[in-house]
Amino acid sequence: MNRFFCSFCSLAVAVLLPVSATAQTQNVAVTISGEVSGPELPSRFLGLSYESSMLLTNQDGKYYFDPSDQALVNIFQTLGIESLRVGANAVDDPRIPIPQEKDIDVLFRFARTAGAKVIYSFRLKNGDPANSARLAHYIASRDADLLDCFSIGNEPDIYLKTFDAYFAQWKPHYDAILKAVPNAMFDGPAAVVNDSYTLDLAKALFPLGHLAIASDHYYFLGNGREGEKDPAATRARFLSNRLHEDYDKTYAEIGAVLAAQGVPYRIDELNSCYFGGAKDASDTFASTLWALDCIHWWAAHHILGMNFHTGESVGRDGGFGAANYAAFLHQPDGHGFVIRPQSYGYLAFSQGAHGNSLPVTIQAVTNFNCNAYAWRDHDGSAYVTLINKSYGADAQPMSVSLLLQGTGAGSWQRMDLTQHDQDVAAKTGITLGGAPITSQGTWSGQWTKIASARALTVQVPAASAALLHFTPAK
Ligand code: BDP
Repeated sequence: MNRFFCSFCSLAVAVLLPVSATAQTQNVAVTISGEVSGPELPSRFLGLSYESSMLLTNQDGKYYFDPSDQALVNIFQTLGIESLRVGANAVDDPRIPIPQEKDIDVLFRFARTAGAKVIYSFRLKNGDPANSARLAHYIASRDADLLDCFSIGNEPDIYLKTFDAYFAQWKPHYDAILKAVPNAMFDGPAAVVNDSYTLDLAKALFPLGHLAIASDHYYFLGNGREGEKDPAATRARFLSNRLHEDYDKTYAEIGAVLAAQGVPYRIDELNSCYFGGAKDASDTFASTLWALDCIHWWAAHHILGMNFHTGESVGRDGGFGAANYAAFLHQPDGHGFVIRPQSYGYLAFSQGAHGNSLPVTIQAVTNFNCNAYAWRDHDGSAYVTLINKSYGADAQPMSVSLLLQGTGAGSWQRMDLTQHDQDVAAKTGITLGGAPITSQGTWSGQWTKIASARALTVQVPAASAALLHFTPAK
């Protein structure tokens, strides 16, 4: 079947395109509606998620969220990370101490320096409501301007098998925190297996006026240990448009239902594969292109944002350890960071998504894994991201006939997201706009002027993405 879809619906209609005269080049037609009918990109859309244990000092007595760590501050600002969620498995794990006032101070000082707001989680499983209420009051009285909201527990649907059992355990914590902080707002239930908890909590809580975010978690590519058994096959799944069927299904079940009810919804933790990701897939250039597509897809729907799980140590395999999906990790010598491939997906999204999502139709031949997303910024300029996910033996450059409707003359600039060998298994050698992200978290990529026209043809090499920026003539 040929594919014809619009980024706001999964309408499948057969459209036949002429086969390209140039061997191996795929002709793709992308038409962007000039009508701004899509959602506006919410502030703080892009976020990271960390284990609560990352708030504690490490074996050298050092804090990770050190406000004087300029490299980490730079990374947040360069990647466009404006939401910082702390919680995950560590928040409910009895082996992990509960962060106290001093740890909290350091976290919020970091958030202030980096320009991010915090979703702060308290312990639910065997947690002490009075202790959480005390710390909630501490946070609200010092750092209310940096606090997005509180959350209680992580993925409770794994061990509390009914919503009623969960709610009965959750409510005393909520009540105690609300008593200490009467205007407190909450994120919940941070469910992972049973998404009905998200709808049920919204139903119970939203009318009371204290639910800031209804949330759930996704690991769209499944179990990391399974994924590592055949990394090539796993990378192929990262780069398949079939994932859009999963996104469609989950959005229809949760996001769209909440949007219709006017309830704010956020995926407050996600990544590719759970159990810390799949080695040789979650840590490769395939994950860059996966993340870029995934973020654009969800941003074109009605959700508040997404927090990608990361950190030096994450919950995995029943304990804690290094994550294959980590976006960046401290260099072994402690100076600066090793920037992992997935960071480039976040950076490319932040560079190419501003204003309102524009409806896009893509015409391409069967099973060619390409994507296109478009945004209209408040200054009238437009941004387009074209992703060519073909690679290896099936690598095919694409030639995109691009039409931006409802616009007059103007000029285009371009910036490419590439890996220098066009190798989706690569872990290094990635640049955006000709520059890598440095170990100090800085990036000096550039837009390049390419044409002056409303419509143009754009060549996008295999295993790469092209970002375009259109500025209307004055
Ligand atoms: C999530 C947990 C997080 C883990 C992650 C994983 O909240 O703590 O690190 O799974 O398994 O469900 O990678």
